[in-house]
Amino acid sequence: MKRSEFTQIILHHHMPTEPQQTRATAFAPINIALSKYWGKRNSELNLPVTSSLSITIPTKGSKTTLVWTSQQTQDSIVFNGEEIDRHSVLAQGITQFFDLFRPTHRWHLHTIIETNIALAAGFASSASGFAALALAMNDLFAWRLELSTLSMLARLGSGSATRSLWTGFVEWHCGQRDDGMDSYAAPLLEHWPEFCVGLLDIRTTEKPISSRKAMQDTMNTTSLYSCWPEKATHDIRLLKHAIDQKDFSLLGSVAEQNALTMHAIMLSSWPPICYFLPDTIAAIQRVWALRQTGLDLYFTQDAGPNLVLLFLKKDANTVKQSFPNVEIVSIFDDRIKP
Ligand code: 2P0
Repeated sequence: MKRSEFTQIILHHHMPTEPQQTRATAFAPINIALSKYWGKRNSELNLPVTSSLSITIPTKGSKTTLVWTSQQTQDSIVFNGEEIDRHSVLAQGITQFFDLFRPTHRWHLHTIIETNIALAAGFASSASGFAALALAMNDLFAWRLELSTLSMLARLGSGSATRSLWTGFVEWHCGQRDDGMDSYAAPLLEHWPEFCVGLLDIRTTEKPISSRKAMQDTMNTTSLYSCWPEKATHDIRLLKHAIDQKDFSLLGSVAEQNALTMHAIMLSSWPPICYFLPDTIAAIQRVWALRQTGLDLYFTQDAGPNLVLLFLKKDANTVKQSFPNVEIVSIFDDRIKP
C-alpha cells in the first residue's frame, strides 16, 4: 500500500481535504526511546519490526504554524526565522508530507517552525517536527481525529514521530497488519514525578549517516540484527514492569543495555556504523565510574553522539556536579516556557 492510499483511508470521504481556517498552530515535544525502534518491516508506511517505548522531553520540541491563503501557489517554509530553500531536505520532507493529503495540488501552505533542538544531531528533531505538523493539520482542516489516529499520520513522516503526541511514557505498538492500521502509539498511565533526564550535548553538528539509512543498512548487512526483535520485545516487558513497580535501577539498566545493544549491532554492520565520538565514550565511562560509587545513574543514546542521562530527582545535584554542561529536565514537572 502507498502512503497516500493510507491517508485516504484514514480521512475517508467526509473529511475536509481543503483548509477550513486560515491559520493553525501546534507544539509537539521530542521523545527519547528507552527501548528503541530500530528496523522496519515496511519502509513505505514506516512500520517497525518491534514495538518501542519512550519518555517525552516536555521542554524540547517544535512549534509549527500553518498559514493558508488561496493566493499561495507553492509551499514556503520559515525555520527558526529563516526562509528555507524549497529544494532542501527539510522543505522536501514537509512538502512530500503535505502531498499525501492533496492528490491534486489545490492548496499550498506557509509553514513557520520554531524549534529549540538541533536538527539531525540525535535528539529526535524529526519526531517533534512531524508530530507538530500532524496536530496543526488536524486543526487547520478540522479533521477532529483522535491522537492515536494522528500518531499514525505522523508516523508516515517519521517513525519516531508516532510517539511524540503525549507526555510521560509512551508505547508505540508495532502492530501486525500489512496496511499499518494497528501501528500507533498510546501513553502509559503511570506518573513518576522523581524521574529526571539530563541532556548531554556532545556535538550538535549533523550526523554522518541518517537514522533512516542506518536502520536499513543494519537490517541488510549484519546477522546480529536477528537477535534484535526478541531482545526489544523482552526489554519492553521489563521496562513496563519497572515503571509499574517504580524500580529505577531495573529501568535504567534495561534502557542502557537496550541502547548499547542497538549500537553494538550497528557497529557490526558493513560498512560499520558508529555514532560514538571520543567525548561520547568519555561521558559513558564517567557514568559507569559514578555507578561504581553507588550512584543510580544510567544513559541512553540515539542515532547520534549525544547522551541522555537517566536518574532520579534526589541525585540531580550530584549529576550536575559531574556533568556541568548537562541540561536537566524533570519529565513529569517541567513544561515548555511559552
Ligand atoms: C528511536 N531512532 O526509537 C530510534 C532509536 C533513533 C535511534 O527512531 O526513518 O527518524 O523517519 O522512521 O524515526 C530515529 O529514526 O526514522 C529513531 P524514520 P526516525 O527513537
